[in-house]
Amino acid sequence: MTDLSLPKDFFWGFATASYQIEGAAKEDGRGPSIWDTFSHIPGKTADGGTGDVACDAYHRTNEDVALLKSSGANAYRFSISWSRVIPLGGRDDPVNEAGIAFYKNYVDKLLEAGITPFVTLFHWDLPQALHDRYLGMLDKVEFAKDFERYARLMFERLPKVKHWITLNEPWCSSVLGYNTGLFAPGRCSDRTKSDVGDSSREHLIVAHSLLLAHGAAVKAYREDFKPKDKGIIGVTLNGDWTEPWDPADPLDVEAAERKLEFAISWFADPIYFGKYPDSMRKQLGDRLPEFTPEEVALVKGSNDFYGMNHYTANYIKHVDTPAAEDDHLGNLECHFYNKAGDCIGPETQSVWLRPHPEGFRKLLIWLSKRYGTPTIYVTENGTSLKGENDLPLEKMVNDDFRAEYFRGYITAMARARAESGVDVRGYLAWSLLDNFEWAEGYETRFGVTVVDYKGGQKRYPKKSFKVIGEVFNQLIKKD
Ligand code: GCO
Repeated sequence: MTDLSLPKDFFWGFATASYQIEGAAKEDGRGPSIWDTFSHIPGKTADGGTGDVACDAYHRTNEDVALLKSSGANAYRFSISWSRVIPLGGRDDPVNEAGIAFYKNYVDKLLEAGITPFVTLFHWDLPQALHDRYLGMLDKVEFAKDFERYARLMFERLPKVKHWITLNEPWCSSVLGYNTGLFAPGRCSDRTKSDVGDSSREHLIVAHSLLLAHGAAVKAYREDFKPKDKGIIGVTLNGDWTEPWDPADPLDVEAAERKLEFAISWFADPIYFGKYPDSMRKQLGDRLPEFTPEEVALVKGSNDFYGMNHYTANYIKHVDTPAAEDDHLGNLECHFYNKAGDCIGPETQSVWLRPHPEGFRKLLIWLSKRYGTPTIYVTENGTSLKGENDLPLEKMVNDDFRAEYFRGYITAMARARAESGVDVRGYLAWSLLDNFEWAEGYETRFGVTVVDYKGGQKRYPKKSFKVIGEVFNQLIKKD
């Protein structure tokens, strides 16, 4: 049997994001983000939930760091709320020292507890003022400049952080924010009118801006901070694994590959190869922006590591009809069932998520092959659980389903490493806490810890909290 053990310096722990846990939306000078605005529009979130209070993490640093420490984790990923540190967001706008102090203290407390911080700069909560000023991510020049300034501020003020993540899942910011409109700022491509010409291009423009902003922040870090701080920086991309609907049909096989390209390579190809994938260019033509030579120079090679968010897998079927609204998928349909009626995995509370650990192993290998064995940190992986929110607390903590999910996925990762030489060096489970699950509000829980929102925000670790620790304790070499 293959030795699945992980090296002593392997990072493992949990991940969260500012708007999903912090609350204190109007405290200590924090400015509004596009998610504050969006979540307050009736009907945009399942239960009318907002991040106003969330898990009240802003007031619970000590408690949450103690919780992390008790898990045995040696790493924790969190994100900074841009509008908490620069309430209006822009490069000439004032800095909010109270916001900086909050994150500085967080980093110190983590380090004191022996936990390495992985810090995300942008987990979707764009300062509202930048959207109002120039449509935020739709203006590639202004956005990249403001993002760079914000990034520089954080590099300068948090020098103890050695693992920086520029963006979380730019696919979601682009497609869900500007194409389907399910996420903030809730713009959809109605193809009739737009402030930027053809509105059906908005998500493509936003993706381009995000890539440039990422490149600008990485350049700034490498030139002015990395030499003394000795940290690393990369982007976090999401991507599900794909299986062809009919493995004997070459069109479905090609479609499955195309789906990976439309989701992952849309961002990773520019970063590793300096261009968009051919499949996207072929389908989208000149709707897809072109990189200028200066932009290529900025973006190509701009990853010290690959941050991988991964949750599920889908069967993919080729369809012929070009559907404009579905351009972000590349003319294909996704299913959890194949044509024989087999399910890719059991149901969860999230319509888009069915566990399939084997897909994780295959995707790790796919990424490793395509991008030249990059160092990979798994920056998110986790699951919701069907009906969990309706359970009484004493049942909620017995999340065997989630515990098994983690066992399966972590083992799949260890196999990809041991058998296929994938250079994966860390794993951060989503999520430390039940939290604000974006458009799904609080009805969907992803935590390894129950947050009793109505019971004084008390935290109750679930079984999965313990199991993840046990799995890593078994896998990580002692000496
Ligand atoms: C993500 C999201 C998380 C979600 C998680 C579960 O990066 O996908 O960052 O915020 O809560 O994916 O849907």
